[in-house]
Amino acid sequence: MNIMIDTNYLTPYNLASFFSRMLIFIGAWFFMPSVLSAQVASPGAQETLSIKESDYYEIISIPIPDGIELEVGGLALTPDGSLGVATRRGEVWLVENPYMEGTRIPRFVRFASGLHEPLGLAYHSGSFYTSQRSELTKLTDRNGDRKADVYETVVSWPLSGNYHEYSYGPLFTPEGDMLVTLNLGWIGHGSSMAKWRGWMMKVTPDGKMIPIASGMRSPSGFGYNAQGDVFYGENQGDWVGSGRITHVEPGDFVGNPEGLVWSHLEESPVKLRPEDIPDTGMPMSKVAADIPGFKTPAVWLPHGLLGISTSDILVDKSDGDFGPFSGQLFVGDQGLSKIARVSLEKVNGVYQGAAFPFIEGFSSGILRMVWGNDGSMFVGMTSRGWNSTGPAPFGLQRLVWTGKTPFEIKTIKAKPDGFELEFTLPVDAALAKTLDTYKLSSFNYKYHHNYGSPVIELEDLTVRGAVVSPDGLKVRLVVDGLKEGYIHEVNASGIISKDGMPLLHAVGYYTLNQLPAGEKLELPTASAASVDTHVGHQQKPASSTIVTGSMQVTATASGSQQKRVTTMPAAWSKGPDYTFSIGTKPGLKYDVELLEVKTGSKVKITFNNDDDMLHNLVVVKPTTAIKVGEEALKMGLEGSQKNYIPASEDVLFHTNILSPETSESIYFQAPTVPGDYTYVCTFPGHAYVMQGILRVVR
Ligand SMILES: [Cu+2]
Repeated sequence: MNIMIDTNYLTPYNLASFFSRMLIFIGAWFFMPSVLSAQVASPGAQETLSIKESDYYEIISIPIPDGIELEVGGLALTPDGSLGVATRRGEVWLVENPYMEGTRIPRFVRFASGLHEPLGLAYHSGSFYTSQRSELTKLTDRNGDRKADVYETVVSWPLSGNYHEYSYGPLFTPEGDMLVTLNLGWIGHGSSMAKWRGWMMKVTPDGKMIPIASGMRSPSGFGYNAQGDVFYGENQGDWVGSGRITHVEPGDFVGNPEGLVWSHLEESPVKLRPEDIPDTGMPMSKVAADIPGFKTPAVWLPHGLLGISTSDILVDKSDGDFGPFSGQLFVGDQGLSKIARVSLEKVNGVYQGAAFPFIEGFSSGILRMVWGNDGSMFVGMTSRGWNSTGPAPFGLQRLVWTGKTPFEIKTIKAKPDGFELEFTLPVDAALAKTLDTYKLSSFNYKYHHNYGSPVIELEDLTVRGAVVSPDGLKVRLVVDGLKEGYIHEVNASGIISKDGMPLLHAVGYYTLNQLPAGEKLELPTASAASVDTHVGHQQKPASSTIVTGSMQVTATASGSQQKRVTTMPAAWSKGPDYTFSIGTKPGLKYDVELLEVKTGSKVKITFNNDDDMLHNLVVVKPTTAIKVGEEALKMGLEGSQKNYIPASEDVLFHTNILSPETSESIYFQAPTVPGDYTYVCTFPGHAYVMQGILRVVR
């Protein structure tokens, strides 16, 4: 890192700001924690300013009575102010007074029961509507006793019986129709074993079902943007390199070809056939360019950074009651118990935009978000089947803006020669015009039948100019090397506000589908000084492009063993002393949770990933599993390339990240010091629960 600054700007105030900037810069390069500390210069005194997400948005837990397993599948507000909650246990609850006004505790009334894993809820014209696994159901309370007395099937659809055939929705259209999405089944890969699995469907009030779009894998959340266009969220998996949101229009194919087995049917608006989709591992944008009707994501949510399992989409219609992000989208994440924020724009008729961290620290895995009638957001959670960083098995919380404006990058917009960053508060102009304040890179993911993707084609970009608007709210960056169809990381961690505040989150990820036409910025002479500061900036050569592939084996602290040995050492003429085979079981668990070996013995462990998501197996020193897991989470864009193996002495031996239905064997000599060593999965979010003990005894 090489930071230069035009000394003309080094007033005493700015000098202090500059050093505070350095602190932040060093502490928060790739991963932005939710708490930042900064030294703020004030006349005659040095004050430590600590900013955290909770200064701006408060997470309030809604108490759930004992005995109610509120595994939230759907949320919907009713006109009387109650919150309807559908649960995966098959119930619909009415939560009265969910705002906990006064000292009153919310009251839970069971409205409906006996449903089959409802994963959506809507309230429309006096009735609730929910998607059960096999049907869209209308629930009506005719006699006003707060209990549904009529359960009506609006339409039903076939199931193969596979556990992964979740059904989501409905989302009402302005015309009164309903949109639902149907998850693919899972048989070691996604599969459409029943009609219209992997599709978005429209259901008319009289129960006619019309296919809208295909290519979905696990479309658990969908909603409108401010313009009333429909977006859906996708989860990393086969053909899906990372989480993302995609604009859906009738006739679209959005990426996973399994559902195309039904496109030959007359009523299909999608004409592509499975064999039209090449399996090359090229970036999705490059493949889609040659295939009419193939819609690429509006915004990617980089895996492990902005989430690991995209869930609901909610547009900010609060008109300022929820803070400065009116018109933007909030996108939930189940595995990391957090919410990202998305600013969209349309360029050449195509949606694109930037995703930012927004808030984390919810109690369980976020599946649903809905607005309360006071501009606060209800967040419904469940983590059964998929662990989440929020440790509770389920939960219901409310997110309330405190009224304070967080200092954030509000939007990023594409320009013909760079980006325009808009901030929520005026920036310190001297820092904002300094080129080394910014770090930009571009990258992509593989589009292929495999599960997920490492980050590919990661490349640093050169910032040539930074021009601050007179009001200090915008910075226009001139950047070399922008690439259509790629994700651009924009890190502005050097920026501070005019009042000396660091950014609450300093990074955004812009998906550049289209480079806009228009005037390029003539860098004014005044900013030549900034340009000059760029001399000596150590731009990495083109060879910094990181090629995907396996982690290099590295020596352990002792230097005597390598951490990943996948062929039996030649010296083991009699073979291993111990041979273990470990698989997985539901709920993010290894199917063997205790191994016992003698000190110094020869051990072979085969890890079979028979699960439906990515895992690894990492042997670590006693009591360090969570620490290593959290270090893996902080690896940023490098994580996926390095198999989420942090460079840590606590890591003793490991496999690589394994796709579903693959396996890897590792060979090592057991530690010479007895103890309970841990084997842990360091894939983001898994380390908290996916652990076993390697007991080493004399
Ligand atoms: Cu795992």
